[in-house]
Amino acid sequence: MNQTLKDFLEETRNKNPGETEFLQAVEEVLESLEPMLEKHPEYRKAGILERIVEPERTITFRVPWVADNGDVRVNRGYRIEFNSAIGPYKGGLRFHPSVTLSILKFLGFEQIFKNSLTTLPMGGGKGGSDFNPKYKSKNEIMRFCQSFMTELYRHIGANTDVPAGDIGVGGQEIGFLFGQYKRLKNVYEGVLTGKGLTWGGSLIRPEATGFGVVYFTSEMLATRGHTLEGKTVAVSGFGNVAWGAVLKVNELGGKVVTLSGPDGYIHDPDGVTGEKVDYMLELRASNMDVVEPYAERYDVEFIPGRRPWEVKCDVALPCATQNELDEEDARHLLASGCLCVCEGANMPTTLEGAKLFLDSDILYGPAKAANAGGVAVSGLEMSQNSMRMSWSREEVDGHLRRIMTNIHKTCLGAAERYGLRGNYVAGANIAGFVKVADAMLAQGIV
Ligand code: NDP
Ligand code: 2IT
Repeated sequence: MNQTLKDFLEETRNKNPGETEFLQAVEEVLESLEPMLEKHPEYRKAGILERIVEPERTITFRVPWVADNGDVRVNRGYRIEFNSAIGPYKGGLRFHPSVTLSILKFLGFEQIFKNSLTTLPMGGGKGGSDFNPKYKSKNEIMRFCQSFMTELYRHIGANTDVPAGDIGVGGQEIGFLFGQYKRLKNVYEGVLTGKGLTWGGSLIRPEATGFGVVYFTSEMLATRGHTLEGKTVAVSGFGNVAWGAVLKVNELGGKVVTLSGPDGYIHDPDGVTGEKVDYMLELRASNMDVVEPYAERYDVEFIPGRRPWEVKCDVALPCATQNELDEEDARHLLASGCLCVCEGANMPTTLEGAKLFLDSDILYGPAKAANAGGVAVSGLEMSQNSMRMSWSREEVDGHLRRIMTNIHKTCLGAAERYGLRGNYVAGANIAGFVKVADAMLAQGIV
């Protein structure tokens, strides 16, 4: 990194002390923008970097609610409205005890570039709470969601900011949030995506992130003359994204041999197929956040406290959470001859792990490109809501497929233009950035 970029990073560090995850995401993006910024001094001159790392608006609020036993509980709610240069703020809500401002800022920052890559008109945002859904009853989750929306509703809207799901927020939570929004505002509008099919949701939205990851993987493999047919695939996580990815890998003839949770991973050499895939939904809905019951039920090996990257595989799909694949894991994958790592989760690979992948010739698909299918179908849900129409499965899946193929092409093209052939990280960051930066230039210093 050149000195002026290093100075800028240092300044950003000083301005955002302790925000480890956010600073990690900024550093990764800056690293790859360098060759483009050298050719385009107009971006530095207009202060685009300084502006783009500063959220347009950060909202934090108290979320009080009453537990089933009568206890009063208080969580912290957040919404980061990061960038609206190319469209209304758009991005998920995460309910997880590990949620901090830093985590939501990293996610919101990534979302700016991801949304730009989809080609749809969506700005970047993210929100959530340190609420822990684990072991909570359905009524507790409902009361929490209602209290969360009782503050959030005044900041969002179908043309302002459109939240969706992320870790800990699925169809059930979106339902509770939507019900409360409608009641408070007395408008029926597409203010959230990931809605149920009978009340404004889109077909394929639940599957979209995982399907998109696998479409992107197929595109990457095709550049080397491979397909997923007959490939062994290691997947981490067992949630929404992992589920969609497993479905599509199976459809394309691959075999998924691992799933993971915070408790460890399961190794199923026969493949996660048939009713085992449906069982993933049960595991996720149980709110227990463990994967071990899969091993008991299907009599396969459970490896406690470890990650699946030690299992020999052709393709690795990290679909759980940030920084779940470190330098040592990356070494394992490279040594065992893995062909392709494609990120379903946001920032699952540490900076050190990513560096190893970039220095090798493994196919490495970064999250903001590879998992953009989820938010892309959210964008399509917004279009359907605006038109007051709903499209068929085939239609939505066709759009999703085209969008993922197009993102793949865009990444390769942008990397190639700056002499970084095959570097999807640089390609995604550059292409995602340029569109937003050009819109910011056009809109003046705001
Ligand atoms: P779900 O809530 O459906 O799934 C729960 C997942 O959370 C499990 O796979 C679990 O994996 C993970 N988890 C468990 N413990 C932790 C922890 N301590 N910290 C964080 N995560 C934990 O989540 P999703 O499948 O929706 O999200 C998985 C990843 O995909 C996230 O990185 C998310 O940002 C990303 N993503 C989601 C999209 C969506 O549309 N839902 C779109 C694009 C990206 P494990 O137990 O192995 O940690
Ligand atoms: O990280 C993500 O892209 C998501 N959680 C989905 C966001 C969305 O608005 O659908």
